[in-house]
Amino acid sequence: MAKITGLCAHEILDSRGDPTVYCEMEVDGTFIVDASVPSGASTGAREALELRDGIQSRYDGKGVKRAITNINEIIKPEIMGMELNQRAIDEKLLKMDGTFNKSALGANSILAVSLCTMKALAKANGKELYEYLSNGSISMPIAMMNILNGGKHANNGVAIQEFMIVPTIKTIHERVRCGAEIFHKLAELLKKKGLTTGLGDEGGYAPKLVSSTEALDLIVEAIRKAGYIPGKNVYIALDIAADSFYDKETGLYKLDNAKMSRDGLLNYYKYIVEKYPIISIEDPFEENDIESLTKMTEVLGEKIMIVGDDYFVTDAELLKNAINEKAANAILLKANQVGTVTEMLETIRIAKEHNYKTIISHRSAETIDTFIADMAVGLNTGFIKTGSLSRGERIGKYNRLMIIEDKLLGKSKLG
Ligand code: 2PG
Ligand code: MG
Repeated sequence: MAKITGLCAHEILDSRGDPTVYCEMEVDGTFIVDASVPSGASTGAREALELRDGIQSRYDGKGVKRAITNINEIIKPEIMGMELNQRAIDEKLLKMDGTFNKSALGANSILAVSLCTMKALAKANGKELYEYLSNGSISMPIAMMNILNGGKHANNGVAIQEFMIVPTIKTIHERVRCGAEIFHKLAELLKKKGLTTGLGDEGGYAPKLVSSTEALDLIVEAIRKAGYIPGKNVYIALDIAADSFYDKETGLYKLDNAKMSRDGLLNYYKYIVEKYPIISIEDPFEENDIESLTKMTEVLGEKIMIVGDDYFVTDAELLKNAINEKAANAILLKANQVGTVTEMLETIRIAKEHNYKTIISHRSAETIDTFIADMAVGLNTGFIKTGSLSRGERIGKYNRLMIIEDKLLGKSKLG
């Protein structure tokens, strides 16, 4: 059985230029794996805690030296010499932390070690990560590609956070090509209208627009201009991230210069689902309003995916609660929301058991680590959400998916 013989964490930068945790793990003195931790901006209140130093004079308080020290000085002595076993190591980390939200060691330090363990296990078994994660079935995911950014991921006055295209054509190679072609057509359209093609956090354009329907119209036009058919081979998915434009005082949502009640907002969703080829809507209401989520699932759940992100924060108990309430029919899965691979796998298991669609997701601040691509394939999640067709940290995931597809098709002969 392979054993951990080394561990060392470092502070690196993520794609927003903020510090994050990078970790290397050595196994049997023979090989080293590494992992880095992503970070969110529109975080759910119930997410596991991301430990930051809070020293204002350093990276505006966002340093992660404490998380690094927790790995190098607290976790390392405890797990050195341990046999590689995901559950045992994750349980050890959870026990060492001992809090409900991982605030003692920090979910960022815990996840770095948990991800290294997962990668080390794959390597120790002589497998690619996606192969190691698979329990027999494997599938290339449908990608939700975020080509227009708003909300907390941009500074353009667009309330909805993510406008994604979802090509459903045959292979991942074709889907990526389709996404890239539409992305470039969208740039042409924006330029023609005198709008900026500057990028938001997830690599989508971030033009100043008057309304969300203007964004939807532009995207439909870009799909057509690129030679694809909206509603036939390319669909649209939205992450509303409604929390970011919800006013707690009044209980109203401020969307496109209108103030809407939750019922008003539901009517708005009915309208856009009718008018545009939308197949998925994520976080349609503020994160505590499970009642509206249930109502929306009742009304639109047969037609589209209703995805919980901030509602569920990848947590098995919150998901079980939503299952009881018949709220949503799909779940977004982000490793750093929950903190360990074992917990994430359990959430995926429960979701599948209850026929919730599963979407592996990046964070708005990413690194060049591509583990989510392998997870989407190996865990057979069906969907992946990993940003735009630009910026290295997003493209890396698409490139990894294309390489995996080649390997699966036997197109990767080295000798
Ligand atoms: C989301 C994510 C990823 P963030 O809300 O789904 O797109 O954003 O990482 O900022 O929470
Ligand atoms: Mg979201």
